[in-house]
Amino acid sequence: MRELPPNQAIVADGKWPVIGEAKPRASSAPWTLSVFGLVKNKQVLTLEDLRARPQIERTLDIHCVTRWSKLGARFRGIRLLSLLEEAVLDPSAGFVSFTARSDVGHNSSLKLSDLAALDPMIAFEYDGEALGTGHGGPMRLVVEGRYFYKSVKWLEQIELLAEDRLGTWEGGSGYHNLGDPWQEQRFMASGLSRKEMQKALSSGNLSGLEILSLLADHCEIEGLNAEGSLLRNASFRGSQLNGARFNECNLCNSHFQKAQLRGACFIDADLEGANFEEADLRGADFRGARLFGASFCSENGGRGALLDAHTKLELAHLECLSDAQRQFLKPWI
Ligand SMILES: Nc1nc2c(c(=O)[nH]1)N[C@H]1C(S)=C(S)[C@@H](COP(=O)(O)O)O[C@H]1N2
Ligand SMILES: [Mo]
Repeated sequence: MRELPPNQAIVADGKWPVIGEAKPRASSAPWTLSVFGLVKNKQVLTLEDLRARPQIERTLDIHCVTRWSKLGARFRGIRLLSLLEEAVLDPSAGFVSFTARSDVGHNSSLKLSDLAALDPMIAFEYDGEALGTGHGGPMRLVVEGRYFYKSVKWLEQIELLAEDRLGTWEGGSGYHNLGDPWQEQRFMASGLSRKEMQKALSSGNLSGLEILSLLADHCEIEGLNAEGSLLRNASFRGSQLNGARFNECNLCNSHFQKAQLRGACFIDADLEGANFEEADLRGADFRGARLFGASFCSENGGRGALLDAHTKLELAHLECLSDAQRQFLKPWI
């Protein structure tokens, strides 16, 4: 048995969800990869050129920050380090930033001093076939030993920098800039003080607000409205939230262990990696919610949430949950 980093669960057999952007920027230009910035030899490499280089194959484990893992993914491609050697780095380079050919120019970065240990690859194939477009084909970065958000899909630019440039997820969503799954480096610290959080909570209206890592354990919040809010990594452990409205709320990696959520609404909410162990979910509504990596019981099947015939879950929800979660939820769907 391979070891799993803390608080990760294995997705159902053969499943591999498409997370984040689903497709590259529309363009008829040929695929190229540029290496530039603090290098002696700037490069613009074509896909053919890259594919003609010595290929390596690696079987590795994917760990998404939203708590699902996929073990034994077989990738084929080239070593990033070999490209950087060719480019000859300037001694002032300290960071490498990766940008996608995507509508938002999605990007992420790594520290150069971490590269030798991480030895990232640029993958063209998965499981013996061309990498699918949704998963970053024709070429994506694959960084083993970091949460998967560091593995930029549709890689187009590699820029060497003296100072770090915070990536799209890291800067925009508070994902940790190191992202080592073994250290559980999921999120940066919240920018809000406890007092400011308390103030927002006591109004009972969080609708439309963006608060990273909200601390709301053991609170009693009557008629909470958090519709359309961004509340990644919120903590509502043991709180009274009966009838709360979380429709279209982003609650990635939120903690609802032992919370009272009778009749709460999570319609179209993003609940990737959310934890509902031992929560009271009688009459709660999960229609249209995203539940990759979410948990309703502990992975050994114990410490389960309380559901009833009025809890609204959908068959599609079972698809990308771990086996233990599926077994637990099945009777209620
Ligand atoms: N261009 C691009 N790359 C990206 C993302 C994205 O939104 N755009 N999402 C990241 C995140 S958070 C994850 S978990 C993985 C998801 O890869 P997958 O869709 O192949 O599972 O891609 C990473 N790379
Ligand atoms: Mo992710």
